[in-house]
Amino acid sequence: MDALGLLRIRVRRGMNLAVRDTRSSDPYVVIESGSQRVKTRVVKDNCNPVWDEELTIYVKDLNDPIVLSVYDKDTFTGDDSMGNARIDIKPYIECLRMGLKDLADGARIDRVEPSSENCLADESFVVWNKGKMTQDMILRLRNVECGELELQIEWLDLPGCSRGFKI
Ligand SMILES: [Ca+2]
Repeated sequence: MDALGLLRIRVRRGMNLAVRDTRSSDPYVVIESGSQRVKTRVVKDNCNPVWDEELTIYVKDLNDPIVLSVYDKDTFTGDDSMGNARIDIKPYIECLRMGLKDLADGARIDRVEPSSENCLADESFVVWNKGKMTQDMILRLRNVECGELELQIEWLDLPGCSRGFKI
């Protein structure tokens, strides 16, 4: 395994997701990067679902796109798309590269503005908390009429490996 590390993605909740059944949807989230595919459970009949699930992917190349898609689970037909978004980890990785240590809890390391490079619906902060650096994001889903998704990313070093991208 020649991965650089792991990315933990806490998929917190969806907001105002698209209706794909009569009045609501049964949404779940799929995250794909390279050949990896991980997903959350289905929350039934709710366009404002709370998943609070942690999904983890290997990062082998910092340029590999990380794509998140939301689907409506259907029993008898194929699941319907409820939009997708890209997770841009570059600003977060830049912060990791600074090699910061021992900051105060809640210290803001960087602010990322919505742009054409990311799918942010609002400004997003890279924050230090209890010895860890995380970034909270609200993503606006594309290719769909409405819907936003709240998540948090956190880098995890692989046991026994130095952080390869620092060199
Ligand atoms: Ca359904």
